[in-house]
Amino acid sequence: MHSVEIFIDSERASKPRGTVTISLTRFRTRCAICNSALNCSLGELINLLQTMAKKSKHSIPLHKVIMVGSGGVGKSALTLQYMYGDFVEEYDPTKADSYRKKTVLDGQECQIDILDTAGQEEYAAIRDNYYRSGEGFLCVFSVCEQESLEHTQEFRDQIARVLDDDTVPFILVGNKVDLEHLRKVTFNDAAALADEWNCKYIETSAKTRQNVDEVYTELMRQIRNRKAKQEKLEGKSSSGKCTIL
Ligand SMILES: Nc1nc2c(ncn2[C@@H]2O[C@H](COP(=O)(O)OP(=O)(O)OP(=O)(O)O)[C@@H](O)[C@H]2O)c(=O)[nH]1
Ligand SMILES: [Mg+2]
Repeated sequence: MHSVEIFIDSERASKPRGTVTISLTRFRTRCAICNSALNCSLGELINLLQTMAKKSKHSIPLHKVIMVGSGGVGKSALTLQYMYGDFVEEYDPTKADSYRKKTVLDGQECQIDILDTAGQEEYAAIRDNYYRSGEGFLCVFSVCEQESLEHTQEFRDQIARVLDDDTVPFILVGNKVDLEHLRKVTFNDAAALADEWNCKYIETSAKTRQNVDEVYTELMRQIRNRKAKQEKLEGKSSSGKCTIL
C-alpha cells in the first residue's frame, strides 16, 4: 500500500446567482513514501479518494472465522461462551448464525466475525457458500465421540476444495474435555491428525471455558499474520512502483 499526497491547482469562476464552480486545471499525485509521481486520470483519482475514505472508516482490522464440525460437538456453545461468557445446556441445532465483536489482539484493537455453521448433514449442501467468506476455520469435534473426529477429514477436504487452498488458517479443536470420564479420543490421536495437516490441536471445554479465548485468539493471530505476509508480497510484486488502487 502506498500513501498518496494530492496537489491540486484550481481556478475559480464565479457564476451568476452566487454559485461557484471549481475547475481543475492541473493535478498531480505523489507517493508520500517513495516520492514518485503517479499518473492517473481524474476518474481514477476520484476512485482512489473514495477507496481511501472507505478504508479509513473501517480501519480496524476484521478477521473472519468460521466454525465447522459435526452436529452436536459444541460449535455454538464455544461461540456463545466466547461472545457472551455463557454456557448453553440445551441443544438447538444451528442453521447458520453470525456474530461480531470488537476485541484486542496482542495489544491492537480488531474485530472478529464468527460464522457458526450447521453440523447436521441435512445442511451439508449449503456449506460451500459459507466457506468462501472464511479467512480462518475452527474445526471442532467432541473428544467423547470418535466419529466426530473422523468427520473432520470431510470438513478439511471441503474447505481445501472450495478455497482451492490447503494452507488457510485452521485449528483442530477437541471440545467437551470437562467430560473426561466419557472421553473416546486420546490427545495423541487427535494431535497426530493435526500434525498430518500441519495445524495446531487445542482441547477446549465450552462448559468450563477452558482454552475458549485461546482458540479464537490463536486463530486470529494466524489470520493476521497471513494477511500481513500477503500484503508484503503484493507490495513486492508491484516492484516498488506506485499503484493506483
Ligand atoms: N459438557 C459439555 N457439554 C457441551 C460442551 N459443548 C457443548 N456441549 C453441549 O453439547 C450440546 C451440543 O452443543 P452445540 O454447541 O449446540 O453443538 P453444535 O456443534 O453447535 O451443533 P450443530 O449446531 O447441530 O452443528 C449442547 O447440549 C451443549 O450444551 C462442552 O464443552 N462440555
Ligand atoms: Mg450449533
